[in-house]
Amino acid sequence: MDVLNSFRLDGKIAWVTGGVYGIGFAIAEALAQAGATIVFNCRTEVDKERGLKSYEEKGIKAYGFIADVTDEQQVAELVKTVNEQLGTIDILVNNAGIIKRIPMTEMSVEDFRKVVDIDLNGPFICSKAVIPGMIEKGHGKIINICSMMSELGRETVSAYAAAKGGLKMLTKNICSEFGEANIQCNGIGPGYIATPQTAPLRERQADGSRHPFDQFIVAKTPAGRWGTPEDLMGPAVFLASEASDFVNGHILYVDGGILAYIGKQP
Ligand code: NAP
Ligand code: GCO
Repeated sequence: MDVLNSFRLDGKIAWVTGGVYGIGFAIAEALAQAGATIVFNCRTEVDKERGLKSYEEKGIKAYGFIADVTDEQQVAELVKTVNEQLGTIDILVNNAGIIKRIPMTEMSVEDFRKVVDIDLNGPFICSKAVIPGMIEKGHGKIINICSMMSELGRETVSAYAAAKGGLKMLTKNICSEFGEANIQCNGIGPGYIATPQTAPLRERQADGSRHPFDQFIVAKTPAGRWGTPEDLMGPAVFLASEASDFVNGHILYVDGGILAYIGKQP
């Protein structure tokens, strides 16, 4: 076996949901570097143009679609159009997601439902849409972007933790139901990554000091730093490629060691 070649994605079509910026964009860039054709979706024309420009600046010819991952019709239309114009989707990265940081007793049911709808129902809808094509083609890769909150809770993120915990189990269930069809479904569990989603946790205080949560996370991380979207590029190529064909139902935590560490003594 040519082990290095097994990481190549030439001829593969990879759909990264919400891949306009942040973690999704970095993962899509990595898959493109490995040879994949990139498809991404977003919710507005402005974001689509922003995404196409960002990919072009990286020398990547990407294909953008307007589709909300919670909208079955829009997702079905995206998959149909990709099938017709490019071919069957080989790799799905369920990246699109939101978080709402609200104490549970103050969180509305609507807010709870919205987080679960995007972070858990969305991956179900998108996976359900691509699996038939993967079965017909004889292979497929689904990568669900989980979280530390797939394993741990913390104040104010009840909806997000419930959704990401569910996404961990959806990952294991897709593995169980479709492993026989040569579909591998794994998760990536990023630690605390510096993206727009976590920007509020890193904002400088009025006195110029670091945000208390920023200090907390750095003390909790053996690597002693926040992760970057680039830290996820290699793991994503691995789980998207033939190099991981016998890895299934696994959540690969890319967290700088947070889950292994009790934390530095204050
Ligand atoms: P981000 O910067 O907020 O980007 C999220 C992306 O998802 C945005 O492009 C967003 O588009 C898109 N999106 C949201 N709802 C959508 C929907 N209904 N349909 C289509 N696209 C939608 O977040 P990130 O930090 O890159 O995180 C990406 C993923 O990693 C998320 O699932 C997040 O939960 C997970 N994660 C993040 C961290 C971290 O520390 N950053 C750690 C672990 C896991 P809009 O611009 O329209 O909102
Ligand atoms: C939070 C953060 C985390 C990260 C990530 C950690 O408020 O605790 O946003 O949830 O986004 O999910 O893995």
